[in-house]
Amino acid sequence: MTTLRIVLGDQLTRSLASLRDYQRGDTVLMMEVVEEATYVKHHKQKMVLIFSAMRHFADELSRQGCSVDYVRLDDPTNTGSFTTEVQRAIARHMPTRILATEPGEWRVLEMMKGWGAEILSDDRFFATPASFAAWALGRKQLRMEFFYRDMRRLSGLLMEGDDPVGGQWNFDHDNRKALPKDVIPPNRRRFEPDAMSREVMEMVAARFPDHFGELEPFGWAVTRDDALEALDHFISHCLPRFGDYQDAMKQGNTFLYHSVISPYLNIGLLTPREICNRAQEAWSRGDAPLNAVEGFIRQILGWREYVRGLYWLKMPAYGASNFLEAHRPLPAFYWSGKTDMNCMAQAIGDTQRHAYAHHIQRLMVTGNFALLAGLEPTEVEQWYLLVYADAFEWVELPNTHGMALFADGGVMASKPYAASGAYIDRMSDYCDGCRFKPEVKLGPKACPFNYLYWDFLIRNEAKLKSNPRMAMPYRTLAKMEAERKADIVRHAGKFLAAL
Ligand code: FAD
Ligand code: DLZ
Ligand code: SF4
Repeated sequence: MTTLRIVLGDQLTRSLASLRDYQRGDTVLMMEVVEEATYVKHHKQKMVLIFSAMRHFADELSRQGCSVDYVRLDDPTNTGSFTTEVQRAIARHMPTRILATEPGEWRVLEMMKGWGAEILSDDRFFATPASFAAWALGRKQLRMEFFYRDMRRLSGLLMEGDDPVGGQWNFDHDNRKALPKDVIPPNRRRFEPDAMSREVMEMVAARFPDHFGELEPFGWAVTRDDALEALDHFISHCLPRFGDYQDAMKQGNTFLYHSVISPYLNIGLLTPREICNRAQEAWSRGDAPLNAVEGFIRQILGWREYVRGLYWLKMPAYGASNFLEAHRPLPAFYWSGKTDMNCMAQAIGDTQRHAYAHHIQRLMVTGNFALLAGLEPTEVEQWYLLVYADAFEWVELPNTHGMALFADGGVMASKPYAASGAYIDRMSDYCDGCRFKPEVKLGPKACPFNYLYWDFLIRNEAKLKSNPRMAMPYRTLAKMEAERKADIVRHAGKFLAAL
């Protein structure tokens, strides 16, 4: 009996369900296919990361004695899609059994159902789609905080018996500091591309020159050993201050105290359990404070698992809603980074250079602008899916559609994350270098986020006013004079028409 064991580009984990009980005579199938490379025009660094990590992973498996059938993108017989490559592999190997692990995207699951494979549960996560559905059943509202508390209890992370360590589930109130001028974050841990990565870089440069972003400098880890080193670097040098400066933004410093491990987690080089354990151990040793460690573990054990559960619960219908009826096309500066709004230019520039921006840049700068300006959700979602090295639909879609754009009408977030220029000014130094001024509300010097914020509330009043968490801004709006409101709408209309 020979088994064909399929491993996709985001399943590079030795203990993967479809790999772990490999036996002599089995074949591991890995495929570089143009359909996956082009279903959106992925950032060039994302493509190098995935192809190079796939090739390194295949080499590692071969060294461990596994027989790997690796189809390269430049193989002249490559037919370009997962389904046709699986069919060719079946003809080559005549397996008696095909094993696959459930993929990260609904689109790929639909394909996979036609492969004749046994589809195994992806148990690299803390929760399964079924356990999330059971948690969600009968709840009027799905809120991350309650899901997270259950995950703490189930995982035992940061627990003292039935209680959270430190007597609190959440230390977020300690975690909203701007970065003081004299606090200098450590450099990101970079990895020089080896010969294999260089070869992939040449292929990507030649075959996908019109894809988004800059190819060099490429500094991502492409092996588990290097990803572990990046994790070590974070735990030792960044975790202690992660909580304090989690929401801060600084011009010229893309990474601050963030872990920059999401691409490694999402393609399987690291697993969520080992990362959370490492963070908990740092707290136990007294090397990192609880507000930092709890804040970090919540991102992985809470948010990451919650968005995955929500994705599988709501797909395929999830992306189809457009609660705020937003239809404005994505402005060209999302691609070029050329805009006078310095916060947008910085967040998009970081994204072009590194295939990375941290959460607050994604949510409160580019996401906030898309929300306020009423940009078409499908266009914004496609942008987020292709520009970041960590972007896979299961995690990108709920974050963009639900959290940033409120296009699901409040399934994911209890209120829209809408903010004026004051928020960006408080959390960053971007406004210092901007031709607009955050304290100016109207006129040529006014920060566009200011009038766009109030215009957003006016435009969506019928849909948002009854939301209890929006009561305060709507009370302020109610007190505003009609003439001022008309001025705001005029300013916003002129700005949006010129986009
Ligand atoms: P850190 O700040 O160091 O956090 C640690 C880890 O927590 C991350 O590596 C990540 O695995 C997890 N995490 C944190 N926040 C979230 C979240 N909201 N959802 C899921 N996991 C989270 N994350 C992706 O992995 N892929 C995406 O395609 C993606 N798209 C996003 C789109 C938008 C509009 C927004 C607002 C957020 C998106 N996120 C996405 C979540 C988050 O921004 C990134 O996970 C984070 O910025 C990655 O950087 P880091 O590893 O330095 O994270
Ligand atoms: C993102 C991506 C790219 C660019 N290329 C490949 C590929 O050639 N082969 C592969 O197995 N996976 C690739 N991926 C990741 C897949 O798109 C990913 O497996 C799906 O998004 C399912 O999560
Ligand atoms: Fe952004 Fe407004 Fe600040 Fe300029 S003034 S950086 S547009 S928030």
